[in-house]
Amino acid sequence: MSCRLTLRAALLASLLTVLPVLHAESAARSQTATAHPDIATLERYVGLYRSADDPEVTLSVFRDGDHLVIESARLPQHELTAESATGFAVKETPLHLVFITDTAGKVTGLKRKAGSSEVLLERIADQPIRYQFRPYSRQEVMIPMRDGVKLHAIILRPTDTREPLPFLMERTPYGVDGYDSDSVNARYTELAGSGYIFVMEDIRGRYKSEGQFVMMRPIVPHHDPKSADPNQIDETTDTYDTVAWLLKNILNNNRRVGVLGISYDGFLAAEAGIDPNPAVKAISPQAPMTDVWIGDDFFHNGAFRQTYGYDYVIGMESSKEATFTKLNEDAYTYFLDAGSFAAAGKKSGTSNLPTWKGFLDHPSYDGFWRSRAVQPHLTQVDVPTLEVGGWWDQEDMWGPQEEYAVLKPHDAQHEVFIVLGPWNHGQWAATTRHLGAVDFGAATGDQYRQQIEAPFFAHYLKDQSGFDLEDTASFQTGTNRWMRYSQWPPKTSSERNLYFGANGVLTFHEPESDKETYTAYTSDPANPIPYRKRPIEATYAPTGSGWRPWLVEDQRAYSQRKDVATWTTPVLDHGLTITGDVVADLHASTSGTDSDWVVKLIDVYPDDPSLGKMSGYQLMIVDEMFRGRYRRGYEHPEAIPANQAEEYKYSLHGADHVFLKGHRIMVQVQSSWFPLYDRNPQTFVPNIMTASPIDYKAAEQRIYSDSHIELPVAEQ
Ligand code: PG9
Repeated sequence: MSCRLTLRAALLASLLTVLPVLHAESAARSQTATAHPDIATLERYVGLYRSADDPEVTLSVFRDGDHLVIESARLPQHELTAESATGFAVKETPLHLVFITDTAGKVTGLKRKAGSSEVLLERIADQPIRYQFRPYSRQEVMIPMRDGVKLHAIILRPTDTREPLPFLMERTPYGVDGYDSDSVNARYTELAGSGYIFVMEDIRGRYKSEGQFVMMRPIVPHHDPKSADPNQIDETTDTYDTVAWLLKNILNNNRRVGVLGISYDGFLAAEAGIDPNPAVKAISPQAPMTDVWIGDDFFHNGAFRQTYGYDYVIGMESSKEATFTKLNEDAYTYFLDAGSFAAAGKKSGTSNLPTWKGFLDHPSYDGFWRSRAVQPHLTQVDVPTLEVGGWWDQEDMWGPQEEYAVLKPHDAQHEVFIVLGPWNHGQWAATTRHLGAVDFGAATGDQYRQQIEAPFFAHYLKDQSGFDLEDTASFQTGTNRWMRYSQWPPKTSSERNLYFGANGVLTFHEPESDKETYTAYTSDPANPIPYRKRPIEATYAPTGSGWRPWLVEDQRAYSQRKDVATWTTPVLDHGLTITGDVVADLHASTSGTDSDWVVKLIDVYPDDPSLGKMSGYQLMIVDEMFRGRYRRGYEHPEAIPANQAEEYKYSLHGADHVFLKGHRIMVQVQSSWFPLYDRNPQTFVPNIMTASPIDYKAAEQRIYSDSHIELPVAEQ
C-alpha cells in the first residue's frame, strides 16, 4: 500500500479505525502531557471496549505499573501517554484516546481519534482480554543483486520454533525499517501466528536500498535467468536474486517462498511469478497495479487521473522516501485555476519528475506505458496465484480482474484463484464491516484472511490442509454473503440489455422504432462535475481525506444536476442479480470534437427511515470513464466528428450484486469527473495535458435511446 507514516503508526491506525489509515503523514502528535492521572484513576479505565459500529473491533485497556497499555486481537501492546485526566496519546502513533464517563463518574467508553476521524468504543467488560503474539527476531541485511546493487531487507523469524520454515516475502517502495515483531503480528496477524520467515525488502532505489528507482520498472527480456545479461535487471530479476540469496544465507528454511503485497507491492508480487525462481511456490498479487494507462492508477481508458498522478508522483519521485503532497486547498479549485495538467506542473515546479514527464510526453498508449504493463507477460502459470481485489477499489480495481482473466486460459493445473470483496484499496487488511456508509454485516477482511489467505499459503508453502477454494470467492453485495464459483465470471449469467428509454426510464425493452430519440445535456469545462464531495482534500491528506470511500459516496448529489443524464427503472418487484462483467454501450454525439463519457450503474435504495443513512441512497455498483478520442484505438487519438452519433462500448468491470426488491436501478451519464480526471477541452487538441484556456468549450451532448448497459443477469 502506498506511503506510510511510520509503518507502525499506519498499522495501528488501520487496526483501530473503521477505515484503514494507510496513507497519511504523521498527523499532529500532541505530546505535551498536561496531567498525570493517579493510579486509582487509571484503574477505572481498565476494561474491554468494543466499537459501536464494528463489533469485531475490540480493545483491551490494562494497567502496567503507573501507566496504561492497550492491546487487541491484532495489536500487540502499546503504551499510552497521559495528555489530560481523561485523554491519552498512543505512543509512536498519531492516535489519541479520550475516555468517556457518565454522570456518576463510571467509565462507559472511549473515543479513538486520528486526524479528523473519530470512532466510539463502548466499555463492555471490566476485565480486558490478553492476547498471545508470536515473538519474532529481527535481522537487517543487504542482499546483492546480479549487477552488484545491494537491496535492504528486514528478516523476521519466530523465536519459539526450530523447525525449517518457508519464507514469506513482501517487496515494497514504501520502506521496511518499521517492521519488527510487533508490526508483523499486527499487519499479518494470521500469517504471523502460523509462522513464516518474513522478508521485507526495500526495492531498488527506495529507502535503504541502493540503485535507481524506476516507477513500475519495465520488464526486460531474460528468459534464461542464469545466462541473463547482468545489466538487464527488473523487478523479476531482483526477486529471483533475492530468493537465491535467502535460500543460501538464511538457515533452517524449507526452500519454499511465498510473495504477497497490496497495490505497488501487489505489482511486485505478480512480478515474482514471471520467470520465477523455482523456490517461489505461491504468490498473492492483491490490488496489483497492472496497467496504469488502461485501467489502474494513472489513466482509465485514456482519461488522465490528474489528482492521483499529481499526488502520487510527487510522493514517490521527489525523494527516496515517500513524501506525499500537502496540497491544502480544495483540489477542485486548484486544478480549475491551473487549467491544464502542464500548467499545474508549472505551478508546483514538479514537471521534471520522471513519471510526470511521462504523463506530459506520452498521453496516449504508446511504448512508454505498454512497456510498463504486466498483463502481456502473464502468458503461463508457473506459480499458484491468489488474486485479490475490491469492488470499490479507488486505485487498482482493474488489475486483479485483468490478471486473473489473462492467466486463466493458461491454468492447466488449476492454480489460479481470485477473491473479490466489498472493499476499497487494500481494505481486506483491516477489521471492519463498513465501507463509507455501507454496512456489509460482517468483518469481511478478517473472513478473507482467516479462511482464504492464511490457508492458501499454508497449503502451498507448508503442505497443510484447509485451503478449499475451487476458483473464485466473491462477496455478493446486496445480499451480503460470500459466494463460491468455479470460474469468474460464472457461466450461469446471461446478458440482458438495459436501455436508456424515453423520459428517463431505464427499461429491458429495446426502443422499437425511433432510435433518433435522445437525451441531451450541456457539458461545460468551466463548471465540471465534482467526482466527490467538496472540498476535495489531497489524496492522502494527513488530516483525513474523502479519497478512500469516494466510490461509495451517495450519488444523489449529482442526479439532479442539469449536466448529468439520469435513467431509472420502476421500483423492482423482485430482486435482480448481476454476476459478471457489466458493459456500457453508448450511442452518443457531441457538438465538440472530443469528449469524455462517464457511465455509472447505481442501486437506488428505497426511501425508508428504518434504513437510516441508506434511506434513498444512490450507491454506485460499477462505473467507468472513456476518453472519446480513443474510440478507434488507444494508440492513435482521433477527433470526434461534431454532432454525429458514435458508439462507445467499454467495460464497467465485474460486479456480483443483487438489486433487492423495492430498490430501483439507475444509470447516470456525464462528461466530467473533476478533478480526479483532467477536463476534456471538448475541442480536439493533440495533447490534452498542454491544452490552452481557449481550447476548453462547452458542448451539447446527446445520448441516443438505443444506448444500453449489458447486464450479466444471473439465473434466479
Ligand atoms: N495505488 C498505488 C500505486 C501502485 C502502483 C503505481 C502507482 C500507484 C499504491 O497504493 O501502491
